[in-house]
Amino acid sequence: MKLINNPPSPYGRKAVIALIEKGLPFEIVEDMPWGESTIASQYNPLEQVPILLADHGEAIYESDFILEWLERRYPRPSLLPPDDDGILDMKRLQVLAGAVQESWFRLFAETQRATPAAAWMERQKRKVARGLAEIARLVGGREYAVSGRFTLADIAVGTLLGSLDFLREQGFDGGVEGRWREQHGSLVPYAEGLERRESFRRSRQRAVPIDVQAIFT
Ligand SMILES: N[C@@H](CCC(=O)N[C@@H](CS)C(=O)NCC(=O)O)C(=O)O
Repeated sequence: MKLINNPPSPYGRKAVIALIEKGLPFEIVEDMPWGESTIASQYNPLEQVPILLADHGEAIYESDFILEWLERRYPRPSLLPPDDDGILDMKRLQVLAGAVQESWFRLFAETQRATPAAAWMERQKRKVARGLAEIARLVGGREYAVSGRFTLADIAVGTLLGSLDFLREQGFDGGVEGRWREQHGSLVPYAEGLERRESFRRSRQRAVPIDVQAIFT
C-alpha cells in the first residue's frame, strides 16, 4: 500500500499510526496538496491528503474513513473498543478531536488574512477551548481513552494534542485556548504515554517549507 501524505499533516499522521499498529507494509509518497505538482487531485476530488492507495489501486481518502477502511479490511489487531458502549465513546472523541483540529486550522487561516474577522476567530477559539475541556473531562488521567486499551480514540486525541504542540513549536500558539498542557494537566501523562508508542514515535509531524500566505490569502 502507499500513503500519499504531507509531512506536517496531523490527518496523515492518523493513517500512519494505524498502518504501523496493524503491522501493514506501506510506503509514503510525499505530496504538497497546495503545490502545482500535487498528485492528490488525481486520486481525491477534494484535493486533500492523506490518500491511501490500496494494492489493487483503490484510492481511499478522508482520514477517519481511511482508519475505518483499514479496520474493515485488516481487522487484526483490532483498534476498536470491544463493545457498543466503547464504540460510541470512541466516536464521540473522534468527533470532538476532529472538530477542535478543524477549528484550530480555521483560526490559523484567519490570522493570515489582512483583516481577520474578530467574531469568527472568537467563535473558533471557543470551540477549541470547550472541545479541549470536554476531551480532558472524558480522558484526563487515563492511560487509554476508552475501554482500557489502545483504540482509534487514542489516535484521534493523541494526534490532536501532538498537532497543537507541533504548531506551537512552529510558532503558532493561537492564544490561551490552545495551551492544553497548561490548561489540562491531566492530559499530559496521557499524551506523553501515547507519544512513547512506536507508532507515535515513527509518525511525528515534520515541518516542510510552505508558503502560508499563498495558501490562506
Ligand atoms: N478532513 C480531512 C482533512 C484533510 C486535510 O485538510 N488535509 C490537508 C493537509 S493537512 C490538505 O490536504 N489540504 C488541502 C486542501 O484542503 O485543499 C481528513 O481528515 O483527511
